[in-house]
Amino acid sequence: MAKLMRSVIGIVSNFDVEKDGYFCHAHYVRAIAKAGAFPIILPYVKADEVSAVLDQISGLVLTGGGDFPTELYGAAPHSAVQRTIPERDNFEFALARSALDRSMPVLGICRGMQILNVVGGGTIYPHTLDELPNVIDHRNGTPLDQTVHEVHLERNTKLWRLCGEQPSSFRVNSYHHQAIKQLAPEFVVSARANDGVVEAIEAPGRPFVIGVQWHPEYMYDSEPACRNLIDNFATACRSIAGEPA
Ligand SMILES: [Mn+2]
Repeated sequence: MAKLMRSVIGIVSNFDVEKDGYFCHAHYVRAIAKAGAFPIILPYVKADEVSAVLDQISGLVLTGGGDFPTELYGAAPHSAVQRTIPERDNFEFALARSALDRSMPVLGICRGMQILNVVGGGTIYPHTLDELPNVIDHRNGTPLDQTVHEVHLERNTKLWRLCGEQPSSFRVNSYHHQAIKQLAPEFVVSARANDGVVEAIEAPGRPFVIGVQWHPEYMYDSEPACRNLIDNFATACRSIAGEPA
């Protein structure tokens, strides 16, 4: 009898400079495993080797982490832009571009959503509180297992459908000091916070390219919409890899 294959989903690692070690928050791994896929944690390779990495996976999670340099989206340097890791930036931007080129399912989380937008030709605010006077502090120190604000999904978007359509508003965690400024041409906004900050984007012309500014992996067990999103991401990875959905 044929073994039921689990799709392999790559999760971009973070890097601890002091310990000189790659690491990955376990919530990403647990959520992908609960969704029925096999998670593998991706270390960084040179930009010309990302194609070989993508050959090994059928879906990609661009994870949270520190900032990337403002020069990557044409903005002036900002003192609040911190913890940049050039090896990660070089790897992850090349990886994201290559994944989009081959129509691989991509779920961008927090920093990962911002990378999708910048790779697509959009920009971000280097420090949201400086430029948008009426926004709340989206990084007020609340741990990721607690919610900070509501998000409102745009009806009839992919995200709205993938989250299960009802309810179209729910509370999410928040740990970002940057936000989408100019949306990339091929993306649409699929969710916003009450203060107008873009909380999710998607590429309508692609099978599954979605970015969320919050961390759904921490809410897999507590918020059905987040569980639906991650489960449906795993399903998309299976079907595009040619396995039974
Ligand atoms: Mn937020």
